[in-house]
Amino acid sequence: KGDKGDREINLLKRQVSTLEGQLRALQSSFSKYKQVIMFPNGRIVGEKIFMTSGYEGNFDSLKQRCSQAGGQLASPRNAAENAAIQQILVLYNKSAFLGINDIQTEGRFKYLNGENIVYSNWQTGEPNNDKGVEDCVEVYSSGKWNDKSCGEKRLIVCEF
Ligand code: GMH
Ligand code: CA
Repeated sequence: KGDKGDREINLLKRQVSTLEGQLRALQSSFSKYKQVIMFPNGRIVGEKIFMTSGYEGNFDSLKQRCSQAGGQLASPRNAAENAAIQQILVLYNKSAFLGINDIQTEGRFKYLNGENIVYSNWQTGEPNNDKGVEDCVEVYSSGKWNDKSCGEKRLIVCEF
């Protein structure tokens, strides 16, 4: 009893206990910082964060700004992600451009990485490629989607 091995184990136990306390404090602090930074323009869905800065611009401008910030234009892959984007749009009462388009092949909507979309929430009657010039996708504050000319100006919503 009280030999070298026991003393080392007791030391390690105290160190683990100290670290557990520090981890709990860090988790609590991080949780609060998340709340603050998400208010009111951000939404967390699983691992994804959606955020607007309030900026409005055409598709290329929004795409560039999200990329510059280290993210990309919001690209909802399921109803929960679409609902999170919608919540942001309701705050602003505006529509946003998504990171989705059919620029390459008319009628085949893809994400910015070229992958075919796995989820959509088109308004009834859309996409209609009105006047033959609608290759981008806006999402209304209703959450429904409409294909729209990429040159129009819409609210920025990025995902990180
Ligand atoms: C046409 C009509 C409208 C529709 C718009 C929209 C434009 O004007 O079909 O009902 O809302 O196109 O698709 O993007
Ligand atoms: Ca349309």
